[in-house]
Amino acid sequence: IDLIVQMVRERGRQGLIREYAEIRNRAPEGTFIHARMRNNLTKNRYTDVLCYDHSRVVLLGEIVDGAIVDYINANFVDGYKQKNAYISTQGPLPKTSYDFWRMIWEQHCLVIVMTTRVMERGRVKCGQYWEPTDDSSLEFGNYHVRTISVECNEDYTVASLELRNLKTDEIRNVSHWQFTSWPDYGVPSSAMAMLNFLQKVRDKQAQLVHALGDTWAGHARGPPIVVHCSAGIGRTGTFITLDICISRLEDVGTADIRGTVEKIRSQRAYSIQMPDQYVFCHLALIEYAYSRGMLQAVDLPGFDEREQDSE
Ligand code: PTR
Ligand code: PTR
Ligand code: PTR
Repeated sequence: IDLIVQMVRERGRQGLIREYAEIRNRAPEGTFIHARMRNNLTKNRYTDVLCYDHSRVVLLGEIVDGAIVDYINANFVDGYKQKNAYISTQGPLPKTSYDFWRMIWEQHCLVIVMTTRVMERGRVKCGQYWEPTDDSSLEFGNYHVRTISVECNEDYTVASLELRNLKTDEIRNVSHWQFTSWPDYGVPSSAMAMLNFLQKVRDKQAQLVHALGDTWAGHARGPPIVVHCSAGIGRTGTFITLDICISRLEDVGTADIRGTVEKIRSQRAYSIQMPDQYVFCHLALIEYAYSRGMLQAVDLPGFDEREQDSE
C-alpha cells in the first residue's frame, strides 16, 4: 500500500488520468454477437454499452415464437480469488425486469447492489423493478417480488425482498442495497460513505451464505453478488474494483488497481467509465488503508480539486 501512495504521489492526478486513457484505448477483448442480435437490441439500455459474449450470463433458454430467448445485458466478473464473484449488469428496463429476476433466481443470487437512483437529473436511469416501500409487491411473469422491509440511511437504503417463483411456489429472500449518493459520470463525495456501504454489503453476503449452510456446494463465498447502476459499467466497475482491491489488501497487504481494472474490463467491457472514477479508486483505497491503521496520514498534493474539474 505504501507503494500505491508513492505511485499516486509521483504520477499525480494527471498521470493517473493518462494511465486510465491507456487502459481505455485498448481494443475490445471479445465479441458482442448476442447483444447485437435483432431481438436483443431493445434489451440493451444503451446502444453503446453492449455485453461480451464470452462472459455473459446466459438465461435458461425459453422458446418464444420459435426463437431461443436467453439474453440479458449482464456479465460474470471474477473477484479476488473467486470466480464469478459478481454479475455486472445494467439497470433493468421495464422490458427486461422479468429477465433480471429470472437471472437472480437461476443464479441463486442473495444480494443486489444498486449504485444509482431510479431518476437522476430528471432522467430515468433504471426501471422500478422492486417496490421501494414495505409491504407492497410487483409481479414479472412468474416472479412475485414483495418488499418486506425498508431501512433508509443517509447514503444508502436496504430493502429485504421476498422473491416467489409462482411456477414452483418456492420462496427466496434477496437483500437489496441501494447506494443513493453517487452521481452518474461522477464519484461519491465521500469515499468513507462508499467504503462503509461496501463493508456492509460484504457482511450481508457472508451472513446470508453462512445461513444457507452447505447448500452452496462448498463455495465459501456463495453465489455472485449482482451489481448494477444505469449502464452497469461506470459506478458498477468502480464498486467492484474497490471490493477486489480491498480483499487483496486485507489478504496480502498489496493492491493492483490497474491490473484489477484491466481484468474487470476483459469480462465486462467499458468498466470504469470516467477518469475521475479511476482516480477515485486510488484515493478511496488509500483512505481505506488509513482508516484501518495500515498507513499514516498522507498528504497528496494536487488531488483536492477533484470535484471542481470533473467532467
Ligand atoms: N450445483 C451447484 C450450483 O449450481 O449452485 C454447483 C455450483 C456452485 C456450480 C457454484 C458453480 C458455481 O459457481 P462457481 O464455481 O463460480 O463458484
Ligand atoms: N449448490 C446449490 C444448487 O444446487 O443450486 C446452490 C444453491 C444455492 C441452492 C442457493 C439453492 C439456493 O437457494 P435456495 O436455498 O433459496 O433455493
Ligand atoms: N451512452 C450512455 C451515455 O453515456 O449516456 C452510456 C452510459 C450511461 C455509460 C451511464 C455510463 C453510464 O454510467 P453508469 O455505468 O455509472 O450507470
